[in-house]
Amino acid sequence: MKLDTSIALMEKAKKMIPAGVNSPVRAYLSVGGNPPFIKEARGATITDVDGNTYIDFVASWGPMILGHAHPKVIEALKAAAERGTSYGAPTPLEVEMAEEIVSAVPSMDWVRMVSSGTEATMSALRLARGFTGRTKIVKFEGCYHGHVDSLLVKAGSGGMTFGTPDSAGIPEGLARETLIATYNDLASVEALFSQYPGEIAAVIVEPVAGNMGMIPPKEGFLEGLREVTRKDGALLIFDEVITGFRVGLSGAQGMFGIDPDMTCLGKIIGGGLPVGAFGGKAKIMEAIAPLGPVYQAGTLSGNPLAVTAGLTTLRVLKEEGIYGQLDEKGAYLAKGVKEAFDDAGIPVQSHRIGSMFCNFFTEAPVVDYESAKASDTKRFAKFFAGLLNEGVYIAPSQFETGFVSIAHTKDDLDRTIEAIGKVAKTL
Ligand code: HOZ
Repeated sequence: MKLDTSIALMEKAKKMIPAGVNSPVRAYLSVGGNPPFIKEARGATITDVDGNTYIDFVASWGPMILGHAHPKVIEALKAAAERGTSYGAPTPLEVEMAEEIVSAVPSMDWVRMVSSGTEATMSALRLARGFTGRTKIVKFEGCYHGHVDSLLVKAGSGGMTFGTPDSAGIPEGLARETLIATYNDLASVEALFSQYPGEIAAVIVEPVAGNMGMIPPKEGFLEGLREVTRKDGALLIFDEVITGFRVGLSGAQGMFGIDPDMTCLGKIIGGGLPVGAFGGKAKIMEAIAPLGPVYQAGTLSGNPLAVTAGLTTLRVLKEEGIYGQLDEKGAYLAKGVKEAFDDAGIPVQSHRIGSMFCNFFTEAPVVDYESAKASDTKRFAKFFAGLLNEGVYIAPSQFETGFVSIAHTKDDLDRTIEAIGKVAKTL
């Protein structure tokens, strides 16, 4: 595969942009090689500047659930752009978006739009602290909630990929307020509540962990979090930036039947444009400015283009049978991939929930950060490079999630399974 133009662009980019990229995992440092620079994307495929086309399972890290450049989204965006790109004032579109969100996610009485998932979790934490008058928060090792200071402690995603789960530049005093529990281990959470009764403002969790690879919650884990937080008067925040509108219209909380106090959204609700949102019970959201004392604001919050792309995406997702199709495609791929690994004699832990999937290169079950870290990342790097060469684009890290979109055809999935079978035999 020829990557000459991408290589030249990387050389140039590195002189001006740290590691040549605007988000760390994109630099391919943990898998080696030069990232293809993408010039366009359509449906289930992306094409780089050297003309290589790949079947895409990164989906811009989650948002592109309809596939790239979905005709309805593009048409709506073109029309919206004609009406101006930002007003910094309330718009009817924001009201429609709020209606879509609160009607789909029953735990969210109220919602506020922001411009990224990071902003959503950052604002939700501030609100949780302001509302409860407490300062400590509990997060899980290997969960990633954007690059918020308090949350970049034992973080997944790029932190885990590069072995730097605790970022430099975070004041010790702040990091001390972040308590770490083990994902899927309720006892570790109960121990923190016993140690700090009445001091914890919130527990924040990815209900399906998606930034240490993809790890489903064990039965009873999320229910247990609900119970323990309620008992202590702490808030339960679901970070559904990845799972929101991905595993179903009401997200992971709908799938597992949990009623969190607050929810953070992003990715899909922006339809590929920069968006986030946080919301929850009205009595909590009333504490946000200008109604209450917790300040939060944004010039581009509720941006008409981003809301248009998101709204159009949500309306397509509401069409009959979409999530059933996504689930079928996810199941078809997961089955074929597992068989391909088995045929090649490569032990993997294959995880799937709906259209989210992940294959860990390890023989032992993966349920948390430590077990995920036991994966053979060298083997993953070889696998990744082999797949790219076969025209299949997955995230350049063992510790991310794969996404199937509605645009993936049976032929795309078969070609992917065949490519994986071929590459697996070389590992
Ligand atoms: N942290 C993102 C995935 N969990 C990566 C974002 C990106 O590189 O675009």
